[in-house]
Amino acid sequence: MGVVNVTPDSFSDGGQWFQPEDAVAHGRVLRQQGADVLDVGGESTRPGAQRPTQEEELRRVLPVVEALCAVAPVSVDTMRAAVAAAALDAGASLVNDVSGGLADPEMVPLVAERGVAYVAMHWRGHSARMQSRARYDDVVADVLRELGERVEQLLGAGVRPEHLVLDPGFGFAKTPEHSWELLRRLEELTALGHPVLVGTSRKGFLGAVGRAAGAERAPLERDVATAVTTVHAATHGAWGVRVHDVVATLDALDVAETLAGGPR
Ligand code: PMM
Repeated sequence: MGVVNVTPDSFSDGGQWFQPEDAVAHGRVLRQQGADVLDVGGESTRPGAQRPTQEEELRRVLPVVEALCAVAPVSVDTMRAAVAAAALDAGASLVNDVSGGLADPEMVPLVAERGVAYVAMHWRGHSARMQSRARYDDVVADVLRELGERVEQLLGAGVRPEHLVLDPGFGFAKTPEHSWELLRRLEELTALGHPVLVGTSRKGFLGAVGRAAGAERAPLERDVATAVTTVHAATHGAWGVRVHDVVATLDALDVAETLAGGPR
C-alpha cells in the first residue's frame, strides 16, 4: 500500500504532496513502482496534530481519489464517515480508518451498508492527546483485546468477516518500546483470524537506530529501517504493509524471498 498524504503537516512527508496535482502525480509514480493499493489521506495524525474540518478534508482528498481510481485500487485514509462515503462514491474500494470506527459513530454502519473492505486500526484517541494514553500491562495482549472489541462491534453491525483487516497502529498511543514489542510479537496479532496490515513506515521509533541511536533521524531518512521492518512483517504473518518508499519495499521483499528460495 503506497501512501499519498494530501496534507500540509504529516510527519513523514508533510506538505510535499499537498497540491492535488502533486498528490496525483505522486500516486501515479507509486503505482508504476509497484504499489498494489494507493492510500489517500487528508488528515495528519502525527502526535499533537490539529484536525482539519470535514469540508477541508473533503476538498483535499476527493479530487485525488477520483483521479487515482483510474490507475489503481484506492483506499481512503479517514476517520470520518462522510469523507469515506464521498470517496467510495468517487471510486475508492477500501476504507482505512485509524480509529477503527471509534472516532465517528456513523463509520461502522456505513462500512456495513456499503460492503467494502475496511482497515480497523488500534486507536486510543485523537492525536492531540494520544501519547498520554500509551499505557499497557502487556501491549500485545491489550491491543489484541481492544482490537477484538472492535471486531465484535463491526461484525455485529453486519460487516462481513472477509472484509476486515486489522492494524496494531504503530506509533499511535505507543511508545517506541511498545512499537518494537508489537513488531517482535507480530504473529500473535494474527490470532484474531483477520489479515494484518503493518504501518511502520518512517515512524518515530525507527528514528533512533544505528548511528542515530540517542539522536533523531529525520523521517525521510528512515526508509532503510522501514524496509527491514517490512521484511520482518512479511515473514511474520502480515497481509500488507503501508509504506512511503515502494521501491525500497519491493527490493527488500525480493531479496528476502530470493534468500528464502523463492522464484527469481
Ligand atoms: N499511519 C499513519 C496514517 N494512516 N493507517 C494505517 N492503517 N496504519 C498506520 O500505521 C497509519 C495509517 C500515519 O503515518 P503517515 O503520516 O506517514 O501517513
